[in-house]
Amino acid sequence: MKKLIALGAVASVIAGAATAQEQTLNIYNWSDYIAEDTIAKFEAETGIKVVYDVYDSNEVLEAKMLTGNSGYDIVVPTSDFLQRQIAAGAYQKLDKSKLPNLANMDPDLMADAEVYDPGNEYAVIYMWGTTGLGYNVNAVAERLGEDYEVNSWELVFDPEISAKLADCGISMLDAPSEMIPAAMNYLGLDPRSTSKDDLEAGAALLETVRENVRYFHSSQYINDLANGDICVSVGWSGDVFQAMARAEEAENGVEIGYVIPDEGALQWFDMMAIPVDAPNPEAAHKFINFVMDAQITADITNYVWYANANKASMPLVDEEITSDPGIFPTDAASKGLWGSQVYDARTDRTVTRLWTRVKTGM
Ligand code: SPD
Repeated sequence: MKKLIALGAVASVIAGAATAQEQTLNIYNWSDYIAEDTIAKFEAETGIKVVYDVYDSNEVLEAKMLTGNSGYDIVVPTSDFLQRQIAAGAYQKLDKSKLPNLANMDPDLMADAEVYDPGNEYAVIYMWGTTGLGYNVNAVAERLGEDYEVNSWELVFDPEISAKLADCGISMLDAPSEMIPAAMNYLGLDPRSTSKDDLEAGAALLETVRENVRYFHSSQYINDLANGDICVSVGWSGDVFQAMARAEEAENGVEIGYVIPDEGALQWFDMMAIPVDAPNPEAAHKFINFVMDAQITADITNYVWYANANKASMPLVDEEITSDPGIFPTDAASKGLWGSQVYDARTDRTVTRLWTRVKTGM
C-alpha cells in the first residue's frame, strides 16, 4: 500500500511538471506594440509558452470578444471599446491579490481609466497615446511651402490643402470612431457628440476629402511613411514615432514629424483585460503583473514609443521619449485632448453605416 502511495505521489509530481511545462498563454495584442524581448523574458521567467497574435482594429477584436470562445487569455481593447465589452460580460474581474505590481501604476492615469472601468476592476492600462498627424517634413514643405507650419487638422480636412498632398499620399486610420469625431472637431462640433446630425456632418467632411486619400488602413502607414511612399497619415502617436525610427535606421533621408493639432486630438488608453472564458487566467494574471514591472514597461515604451501609465518605470524610459510633447503632451496640449466616447448600439450602427459611405462612396 505504501509503495502504491509513493508511486502515486511520483506520478503526480511528474504530471505537475508536465502541466507546468505545457502551460500556454494566448495573447491578442495590437501590432507593433511590444518590445522584441518581452515575450522571451516572460517565457524564461515563468516556463509558460506564449502564443502571440496581433490585430490593428478595435472592431476586429470586439467581434471576437462578443462572439466568445476566442481562446485568448489576454486582450488589449481601447478604453471605450473595453467599457462596452465589460457591459456585455466579455471580461472577468482581475484578482488584484495576484497583481502586486499594481503599486507601480500612476494613480492619476488609473483614475482617468476609471471613467471606462470603475474601480479598475477589469483592466490595467497597457500603453496610451493620441491620434494625430504624422507627416513627411520635406514632402509637405515642397507642396505647401517652407514656411507652412503643420499644426492643424486642415492638413487633411481642408479640401484645397489635402488636394495639394494627394500626389504624395495621404492615409487615414480605418477607425470610424476616431476619424468621424476628428472631422466633427475640425468643424467646431463636439467630437464626443452622438447626435446623428453631428456624425453626419463629420462623415460629410470626410467625403469631401475622400478623393485626396490614398487609403484607409491602421498599420500599413508605419512602413509607408518610413519609406516615403506616403507623406501624411492620420495615425497613432507611437506608430508615427516608429516610422521616424525606421526611416532613421534605414538612413533613407526621410524625415517624419508627429503633431497633436492645435484644435485638439483624441487621447486613448489601451487596456489589458482577461476574457471571461480565458483558458488560463492564472497565467494571464502572471503576464499582466510581469508587464507592470517597471523595467519591463520601460523596455516596451523605449521600443514602441508609446506613453505608459507606470510611474515607477519613468526614470527608466529614455529621456528622448519622456521629453517629446508628441508622446507625453504638454499641459497646454493636454487641455485640448478629448477622451473616447462610448457608443450605444444605435450610434454604433449609424457610425458603421456612415463609415461605409465615406470609404466606398455608397
Ligand atoms: N501599433 C499599436 C497601435 C495601438 C493603437 N491603439 C489603438 C488606439 C485606438 N484609439
